[in-house]
Amino acid sequence: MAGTSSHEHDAMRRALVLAAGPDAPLHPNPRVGCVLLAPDGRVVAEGAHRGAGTPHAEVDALSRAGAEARGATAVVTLEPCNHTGRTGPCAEALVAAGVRRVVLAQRDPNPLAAGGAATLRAAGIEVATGLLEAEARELNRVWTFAVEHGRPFVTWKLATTIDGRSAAADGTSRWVSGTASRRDTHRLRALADTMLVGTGTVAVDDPLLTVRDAEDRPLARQPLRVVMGERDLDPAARVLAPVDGIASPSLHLRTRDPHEALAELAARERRHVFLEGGPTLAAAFVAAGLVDEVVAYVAPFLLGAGRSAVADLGITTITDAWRPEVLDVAVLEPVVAGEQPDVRFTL
Ligand code: AOF
Ligand code: ZN
Repeated sequence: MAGTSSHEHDAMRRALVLAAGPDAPLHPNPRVGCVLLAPDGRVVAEGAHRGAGTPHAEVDALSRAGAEARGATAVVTLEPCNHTGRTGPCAEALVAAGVRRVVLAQRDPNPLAAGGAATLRAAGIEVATGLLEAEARELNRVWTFAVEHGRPFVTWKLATTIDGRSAAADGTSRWVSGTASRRDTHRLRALADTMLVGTGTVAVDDPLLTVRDAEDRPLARQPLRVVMGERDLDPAARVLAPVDGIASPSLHLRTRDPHEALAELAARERRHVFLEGGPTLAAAFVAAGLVDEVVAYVAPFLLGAGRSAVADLGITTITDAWRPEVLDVAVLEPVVAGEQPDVRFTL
């Protein structure tokens, strides 16, 4: 990028690594990293954001730099915020610390927080934007989507036989997919902040909807478990119970309208919904154009009858099929001897 030095480029790479550190937030805040450089290009201090209510990356770096921040260049993965939210405005903190120049990757899409670049320029600070912007957006792919669209990103997960059945004719659905797929599902659940199913699924499957054995990341907080639909819930439903003695919040949204449900969840700062069925709810989301990603596990056996993973979408001819772009296809090798592999499509 024109107008930035190789020191700044290296610092931005480092800031992206800091942003994705082990205690980086998943939700509701973005992952942000910051590196402060002395005029000669030496690193003065590093900082990272560690979740809502904790210092933003710039403030974290400034507090480590002390007086050395004066005259420094702040290299930061997201435009410094301009608002007093759970913490104070970073743009003003940078001005007060005497920073001379700010290099940022991604403009802040959050209307409440945006405007930091203008505040910095008005205070006489040089601002360069867009350095490694694609990488920064990718780092906060789901957060950026949710903030830009004013609603959570929706991942629909389904597990079917090769003839598209998610349960047998008698309703049995344990287990369509193998242990590798189930482990993979828990890994993906752990990345979301909200689980979503319909009242029908609770009545039929009585799912727990918690994250178990997610190896990659210790779960500080279970996702919010949401049941959607007008039907009453059985008070004994497992989705309502605490998990391992830990209160795990759940919520019943008495609507069948996906737009309404997502608006409710957006108001609660939910960024990533993991939709796990059933077929009626999945069809409603697909038909409303509100599925942003599909994770489909296909198990190598047939039933020939039974519940379909998705209800009627009103498609009657092949040219009208919904064909999301295939992003990835993986064979999930069995973790248990004797099991067969599943195939995972990410669309
Ligand atoms: C930054 N640096 O490290 C982060 C920023 O109300 P708060 O304090 O939780 O602020 C959240 C918003 O601030 C978030 O949505 C985003 O727009 C911005 N986050 N900004 O300059 C940071 N985490
Ligand atoms: Zn900030």
